[in-house]
Amino acid sequence: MKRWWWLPWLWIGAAQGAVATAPDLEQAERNYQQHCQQCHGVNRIGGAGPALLPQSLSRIKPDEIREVITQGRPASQMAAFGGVLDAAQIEGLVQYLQRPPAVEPRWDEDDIRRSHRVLEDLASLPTTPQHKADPLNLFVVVEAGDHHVDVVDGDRFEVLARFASHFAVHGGPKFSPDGRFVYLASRDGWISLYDLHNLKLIAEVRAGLNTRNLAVSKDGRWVLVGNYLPGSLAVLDARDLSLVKTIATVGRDGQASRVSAVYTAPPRNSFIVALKDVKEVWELPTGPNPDFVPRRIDAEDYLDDFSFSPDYRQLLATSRKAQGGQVIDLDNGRVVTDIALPGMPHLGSGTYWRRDGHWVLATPNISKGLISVIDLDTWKVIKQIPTLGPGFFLRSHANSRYAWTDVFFGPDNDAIHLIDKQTLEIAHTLRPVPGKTAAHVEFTRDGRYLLLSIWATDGALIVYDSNTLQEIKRLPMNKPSGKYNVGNKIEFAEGTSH
Ligand code: DHE
Repeated sequence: MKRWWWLPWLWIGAAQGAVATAPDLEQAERNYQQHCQQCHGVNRIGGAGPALLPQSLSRIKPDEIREVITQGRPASQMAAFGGVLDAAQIEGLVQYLQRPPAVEPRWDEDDIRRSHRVLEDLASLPTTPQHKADPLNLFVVVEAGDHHVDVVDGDRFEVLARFASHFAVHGGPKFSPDGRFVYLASRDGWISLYDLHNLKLIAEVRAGLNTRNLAVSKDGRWVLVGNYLPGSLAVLDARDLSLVKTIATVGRDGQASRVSAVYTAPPRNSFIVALKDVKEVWELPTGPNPDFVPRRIDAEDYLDDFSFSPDYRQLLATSRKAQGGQVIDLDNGRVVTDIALPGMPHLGSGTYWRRDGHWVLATPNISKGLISVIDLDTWKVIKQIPTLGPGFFLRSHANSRYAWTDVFFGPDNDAIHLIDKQTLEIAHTLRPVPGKTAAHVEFTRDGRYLLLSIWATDGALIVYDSNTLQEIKRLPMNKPSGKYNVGNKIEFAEGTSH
């Protein structure tokens, strides 16, 4: 039986826009079943290997998919198929994997429970750090290039441990309130619990097929996971990642929604849930004996990207389709004001600090080369700082004079701007490794040093003195992406992300 996505007239063409023969996708499906299914699962939902669904592959270029099938993936179980399949068969697989499967993938509570693995008996492990480093000055570093995670001593800048993560860890790992445990979410739905005292993986569960991120409750008892596929929330017991319940994310009008992101709001003792396809924001109280029934707050638009005021009373949100953002009062659920913001502000990476007695929030922009600075008392944009190109991340520390931001996109992606937090001008532009993307910094707990990524397969973590701006050390790493300081994260320190 022919399916709609196999019709040749729907196939647009191959590289360089050339008119090409449509690949035989029925043959590609048979090749998938013969060569790929054993690891990547029936219906492509993943198994020992990651899910191969359009949602999970959307961020990977077709050329890379072709290369991985042909040459395999180093330091993984992915074998090379260049000697098994010919070029047309590989092209067929590349096209097939980017199309939705014929049967809508499902992942229900039974699937989640069946995926749950407890790897260590926590009760038998020591409760004090089994290493010499300061447990509150450790860094957790994600190496996106080969899907590994490093634990780095934040005083000696040495790697204490390195372990394999699931496919594409995304969003900031989150910590238990005492900093002993770290929770990681991968884009293909796996959640991992790692013990930083014993440097051991404790438990894993697959909470969805395509996951956005996770949050840990203020009391450290619950982990909330937000999913695109299926559109749902999963509440996990933070002690071992066992499933407590799932919540289908359906709006008041019955419309099912993907989850944009989940956050913990410590002063409110709640989780905040941003929904992508309905005009609602949810709050889930996490106090004693929570029932996880959402309080629905109506928004005036579909919201994509979020930040909070320092006291978590207001939510600042943008819609990628509209110009600008809106401020929502989380107590009364009302929209306080709209803020005109050009381009695509990346509020999720917004950072705030005190300037002349006022809180200001600065946000990078994914589509325009500028940083917008907003006064959090008046909600007015007080400065647009032009940069060398659109950027992703912004970070600072209470003891740092500068906020550090990248130029992630375009020819100047090797540049890092240091913005003076008082004058709101670019004070320095560094090019740590000319020609290689430099991005995402995190400070040590005392703010004296910071770690910066050279975002390349032959990349590195560079340690800078945050005052003298001198390079202190360089640790080679494979596409290090985010890095997170335990102390800064558990204290929700000024200058770090939510
Ligand atoms: Fe992220 C955090 C959304 C693309 C790396 N990213 C976040 C968060 C959200 C988000 C909502 C905050 C969650 C949290 O920390 O718990 N990211 C999005 C997108 O919507 C977007 C634009 C498209 C997408 O497909 O998801 C996107 N993000 C990317 C990337 O392309 C990056 C650069 C590489 C990657 O790993 O996918 C990327 N995002 C990150 C990182 C963080 C992050 C490293 C954590 C930042 C921090 O310092 O806390």
